[in-house]
Amino acid sequence: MRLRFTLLLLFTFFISCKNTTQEKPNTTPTNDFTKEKQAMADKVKAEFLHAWNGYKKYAWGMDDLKPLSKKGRNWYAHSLVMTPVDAFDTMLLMDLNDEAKECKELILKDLSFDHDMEVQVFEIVIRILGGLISAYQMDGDPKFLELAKDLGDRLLPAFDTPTGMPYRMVNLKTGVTRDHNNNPAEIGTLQLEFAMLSQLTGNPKYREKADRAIEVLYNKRNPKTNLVGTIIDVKKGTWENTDSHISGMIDSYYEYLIKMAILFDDEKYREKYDVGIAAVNKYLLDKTPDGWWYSHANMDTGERIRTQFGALDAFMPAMLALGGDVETAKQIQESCFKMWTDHKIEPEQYDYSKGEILAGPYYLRPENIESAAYLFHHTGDKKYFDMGKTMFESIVEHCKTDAGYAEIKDVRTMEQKDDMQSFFLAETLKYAYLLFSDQKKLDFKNTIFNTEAHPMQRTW
Ligand code: DMJ
Repeated sequence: MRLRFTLLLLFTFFISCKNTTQEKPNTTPTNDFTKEKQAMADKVKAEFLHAWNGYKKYAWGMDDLKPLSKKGRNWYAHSLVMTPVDAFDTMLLMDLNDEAKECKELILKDLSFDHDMEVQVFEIVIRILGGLISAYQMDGDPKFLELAKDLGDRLLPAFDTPTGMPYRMVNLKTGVTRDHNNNPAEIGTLQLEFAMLSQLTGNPKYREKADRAIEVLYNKRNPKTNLVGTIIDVKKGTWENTDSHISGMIDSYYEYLIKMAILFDDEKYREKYDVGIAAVNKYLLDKTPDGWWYSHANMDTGERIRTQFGALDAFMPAMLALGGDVETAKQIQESCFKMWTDHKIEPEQYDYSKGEILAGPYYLRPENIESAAYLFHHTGDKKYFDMGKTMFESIVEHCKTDAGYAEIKDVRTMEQKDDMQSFFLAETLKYAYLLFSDQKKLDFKNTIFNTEAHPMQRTW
């Protein structure tokens, strides 16, 4: 088995090299391109500083900035200092050392989990636990790991269900849990962070809970189609919504299968990813004259029920490239980019068969730029750099405010919305920077980004 996995990795690597070689005409770096890259990397850094300075001026110590009303917002009764925790490793990557210093001081002074408040397990894991683990690995201060361990311990009660799949909500002080209707993304996007916590603390309990949860979920797939649905009852283990897709509520379940396989060299995760993605490609992939897309289908029959794609679905090319299928990734990225440029900025939901917007907001999401960055990395084709540049420039044009960056209420009107989620600094600007810059701080061969773009480094 291990030999088969190693051969597969070698084959994947060979295919990536082959693709890179085939695209040589576009890959030769020129002085002009070197200058263009530097200029773009500098621009991203300047825009990151603009957003951070807005947070600093108007929302210091709170979770997020409200960029139009120029205030701060907390998710819960007490701040979890979400924007600084999410932004810290981006600052380190960008060599923003003064900002990183003040950010670290704020986190270590203000961040506490000893609050009688209920939090959403998934969001707190990907943003805060992931952010603290990467902060510890990149900065080295053991206080980050102490905070991560404290948080991990407070989240563990969520896994106390009859099936081992976690509840959606847990109280950080009392351990009281709530909401047994969970989904594959929120059950299957904890494994990297909990496995890293076990790796770094030497205590296997975190990884054991997370491994079990995803194993149980995987075994609940339909045995005929191998697809999973949208909502599962974690007490009974029954599907409550059988809509199968690769969008929000399922997306990062597949992402963590392949990322766990690579980071921990784990063939069981690889097998699960291969089975899952084969089903996704069999039933959901829709090759139309207007491009390749992923649709929605019934998990039990495989029958297509909607030709719906969206901003979250744009993570697929990045994941497919990482998993070794660069050819499908390229086709889907063409569609993602079309979805973006047809509307100046991508809408949240889109019916690709009718060419109709189903939901118009743009939430400053990273996935489309993230996929351009992965494809540029895997193919060296400048076309992906140019896609990223177009997307980044349209964000600056439409979303910039004098206090930071704002979401868009509807890409048909481009009216701004008073929110700047922390993932704009953690992900959108980080992936743009990784796409344009020649950063040397991370060794990509031993780094896997969690779904919030926090680098998890294999140091063992
Ligand atoms: C982020 O919190 C993560 O990337 C998550 O997986 C999906 N949603 C947002 C970004 O769009």
